[in-house]
Amino acid sequence: MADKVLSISRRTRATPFSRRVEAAGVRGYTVYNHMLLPTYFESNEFDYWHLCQDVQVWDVSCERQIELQGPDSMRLAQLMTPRDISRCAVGQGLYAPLCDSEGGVVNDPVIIKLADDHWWISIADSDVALWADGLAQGYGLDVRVGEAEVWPLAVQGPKAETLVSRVFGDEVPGIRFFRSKMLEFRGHEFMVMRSGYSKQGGFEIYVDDATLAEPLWDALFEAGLDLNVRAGGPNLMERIESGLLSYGNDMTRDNTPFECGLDAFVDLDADIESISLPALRRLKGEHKKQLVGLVFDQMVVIDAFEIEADGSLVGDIRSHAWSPRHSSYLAMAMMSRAYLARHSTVKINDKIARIVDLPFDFDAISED
Ligand code: THG
Repeated sequence: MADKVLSISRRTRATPFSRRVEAAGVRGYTVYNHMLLPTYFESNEFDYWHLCQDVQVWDVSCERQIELQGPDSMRLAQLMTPRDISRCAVGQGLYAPLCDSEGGVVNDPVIIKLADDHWWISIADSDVALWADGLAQGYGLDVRVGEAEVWPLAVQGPKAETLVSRVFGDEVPGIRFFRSKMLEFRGHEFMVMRSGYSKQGGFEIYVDDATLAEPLWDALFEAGLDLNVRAGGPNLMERIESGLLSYGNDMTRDNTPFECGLDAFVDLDADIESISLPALRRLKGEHKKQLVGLVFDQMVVIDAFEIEADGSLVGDIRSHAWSPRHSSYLAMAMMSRAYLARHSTVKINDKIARIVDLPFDFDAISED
């Protein structure tokens, strides 16, 4: 695949940071929400170690903000998710699956409350705006649905707090997980949230003024010179080690949140109006498949997604990567619960994998 290129056009939308991303030497892109998303700069593994040790700036503009505005905006957001959003504070984000009337996962965004009548749904890779607008029309809701002119910039890694504090000031360390503050840069107030698609710590800056995108990028790189700041992106190895799910890879609309292990984000007993809750109440405990972790003690070449055992299909591999920290090969697989009830290992390409719960618990794994 090394000789392939991604053909770029207006459909693969650029971002206000694209010139800086190119100048930083981006080597890999994927397309996410019809927009370019950098995947790596030096190499997957180089970027991995750098993310775990220093600090990176990520152009995650593709985390599009589906904007709901108007008196029925909260009602619409609640219709889409089985997670109870009634106690969400202004400026708070909630990781929440969006599910259809059969319980299928439509997306797994961060839902952000800006005001009682103003919400952002910070989406993963599927066309939520179309679905949201259809629901708004069908239910006759008084709400405007749009895609906001906002391009999130993530700062991730152990030195992220130091770097973001240098640019946005002393209030940064006081921001709690999935909470935000409005902080000033060049006379403009930006929402700065402690969040991001890695477990190395960090922040996301919701850039809602494109003219300040390059100045902000440059300020972060100037302030981070001695912190060894580099450009990066969501890192496959790190996010699999950390058990962060990727919509479209690890789960699709064919899966329920229970199959994906997202039970904690489904409030079955809440007194809320959510189109998926009736189906999810019926499906609880009834699911036939489960997303699990596979751990190989050695490198393995994954050249097919289907997992067969004794001549029958028992699951499929969703994502996989080498784990540099644990010197093992990791996969996330959707496997039949009938198989899981009887087996704790599975053979793929003649290599044995241990089957473990997600997120990976490496202390427990290494004790075995
Ligand atoms: N940030 C923002 N928007 C996003 C993402 C993000 N949209 C797309 C994608 N990422 C959505 N998917 C996720 C998946 C996991 C998390 C966030 C977004 C996440 N999970 C934590 C965990 O699993 O430990 C916390 C979950 C919790 O306890 O609330 O952070 O990254 N803006």
